[in-house]
Amino acid sequence: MSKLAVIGASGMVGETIIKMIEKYNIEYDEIDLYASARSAGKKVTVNGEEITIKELTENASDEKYDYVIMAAGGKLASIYAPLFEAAGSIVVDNSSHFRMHEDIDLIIPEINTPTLNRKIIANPNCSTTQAVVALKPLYDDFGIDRVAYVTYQAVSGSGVAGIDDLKNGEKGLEPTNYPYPIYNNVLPHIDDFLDNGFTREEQKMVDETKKILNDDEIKVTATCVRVPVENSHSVEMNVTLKNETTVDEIRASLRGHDHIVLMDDVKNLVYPTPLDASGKSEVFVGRIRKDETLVNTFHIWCVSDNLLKGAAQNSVQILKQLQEMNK
Ligand code: 2RA
Repeated sequence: MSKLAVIGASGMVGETIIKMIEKYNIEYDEIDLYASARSAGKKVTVNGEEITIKELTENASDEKYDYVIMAAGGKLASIYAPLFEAAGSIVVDNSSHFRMHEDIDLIIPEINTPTLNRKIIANPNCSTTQAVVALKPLYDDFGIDRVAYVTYQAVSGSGVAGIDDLKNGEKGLEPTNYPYPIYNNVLPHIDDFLDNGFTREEQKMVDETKKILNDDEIKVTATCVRVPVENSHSVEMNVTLKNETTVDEIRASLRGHDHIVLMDDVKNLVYPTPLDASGKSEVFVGRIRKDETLVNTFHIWCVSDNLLKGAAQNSVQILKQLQEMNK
C-alpha cells in the first residue's frame, strides 16, 4: 500500500478528488490533505476516516509520499511539485504549469500511458480532455486533418468564484471574478489574452490536443467561451477527417467505449446537454452531421462534467493507472 497526499484539498477540484479516491478505490495506508492556512484545521472524512487538513509548507515533501495529487494552481505547483518529486513522490498535477513541458507526460488514461520520464504527470485542461476523448476513436479509425473547437464552458471551471458570479449576477450584483457579468451573458474570454489575440485557454486546447494525440501535423484552432451554466462544459467540434467516411461510420466508431455515451437521435430530440453530463463520469457525444461546406468534415458536439473527467476524475484515474503499473 502507500502514502498519499492531496494538495488543494479544500477547493472544488480537491474536494472532488477526495470523492474520486473513494469511488475508484484508490489503495493507501496513509492519506494527508493539504490546503492554505485559511483552510488548515478543517476536518474532512475520507473512506469513513476523519482527516484534519494541514497547511501546505515546504516540509510536506519530508513525508516522502508515494503519490501526490495537486489541485492548487500553477504557482504552487511550480514550487511544490518539484519538491515532492525530489523526495521520490510521483505527482499528478491538475494545473496548466507543466502540461507543455517536453519531458512531462500529459495523460488521459483511456488514450495514453505515463512514461514516468519525470515523476510529475500533468492532467490536461478540462475542455481539451473531453474533446480529445471524443476524438480519439475517430483519430484511430479515420485520421484527423483539422479540428476547430468552440467551447461553452461552465462557471465551475473558475471554481467557487465563478459560481458566485453567476448566482450573484442573478441578484443584480456586480461580478468579482469575471470582467463582465456572466449572468444572462456569455464571455468570449477564458484566461489571459495573448499577443496573437487568442486566449491561454484556446492555446491550451490547440497545444494539448496535439500533445495528447502525439501528432503535431493536426491543424487545431479554438474559441473558448464562458457561458452562464453552473457545471459541465460543452464543445462544438468541426472535424476534418483524413479518410472518407459517413455519419453512421463515425457513430459506429464512437460506440463500444465505456467512457463515451452516444446521444444522437435528433428526430426524437436526443442530444447531450450539461444537465445530462453533470455528475456523470463519461463524455457525451451527439449532433453528428456532415459539414457540406468542406470535404470529409463533420460537426460533432460533446458534453462532459468538467470537475470529473475534466479534472478530478481524470487525475485519480491516472493515479489508479500508476498503481496498476506498479503492481
Ligand atoms: C476553465 N478550463 O474552465 C478552465 C480551468 N478549469 O476555467
